[in-house]
Amino acid sequence: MSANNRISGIYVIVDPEHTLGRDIIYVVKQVLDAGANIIQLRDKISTSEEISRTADEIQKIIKSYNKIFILNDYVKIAKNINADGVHIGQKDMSIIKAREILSSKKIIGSSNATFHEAKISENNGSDYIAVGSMFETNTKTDTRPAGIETLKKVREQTSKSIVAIGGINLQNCSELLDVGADSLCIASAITKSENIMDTCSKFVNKFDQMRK
Ligand code: TZP
Ligand code: MG
Repeated sequence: MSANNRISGIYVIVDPEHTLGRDIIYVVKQVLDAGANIIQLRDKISTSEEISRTADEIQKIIKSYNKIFILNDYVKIAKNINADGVHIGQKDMSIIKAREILSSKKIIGSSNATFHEAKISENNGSDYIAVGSMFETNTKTDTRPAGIETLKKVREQTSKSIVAIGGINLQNCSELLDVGADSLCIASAITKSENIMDTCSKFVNKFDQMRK
């Protein structure tokens, strides 16, 4: 992963099932205009052809903002459309296999619910360690609780970027930054809010204030 791709700041998951019917590209532009640093496309309902088209469109937009685009699950599509990286879960393709497909310049991030999982992900070459679910979430059905203690323990052990994920909102996000999360990964609190740009701006401001 190149240095200017370091994972930090507000990381938004855009998922067609969680936009209140609003177009994915509209949501992407709103959060980029609000100052989000990373966008992940997470799509569990479209065909791989549709995902490929949407991902390609997002990657082109992201490039013009000089931000980072991560595709969830689909490592080969990520390679084909030259995405900045991929996000893989514990039950997806292994980090090692994903790295065989993607060049060392591309970002591979992983989901982790325990300290043990985070350690293995780091050893396998994950560029960032997502820890969650931090709080209750309705966005993903099969999450396991990780909690603040896990986040703290992972922070003590790794110099990799840590992404806190799951159930994050404007009220609970500060404590995650307090214990050393580098990035806050948020879906519904932003993409299901009435005014996406305004809500995302509030997260960006909060992050910037706490990191000054
Ligand atoms: N992985 C762990 S929790 C989660 C994912 C994809 C959902 C995050 O969405 P929200 O709406 O911010 O809880
Ligand atoms: Mg996955």
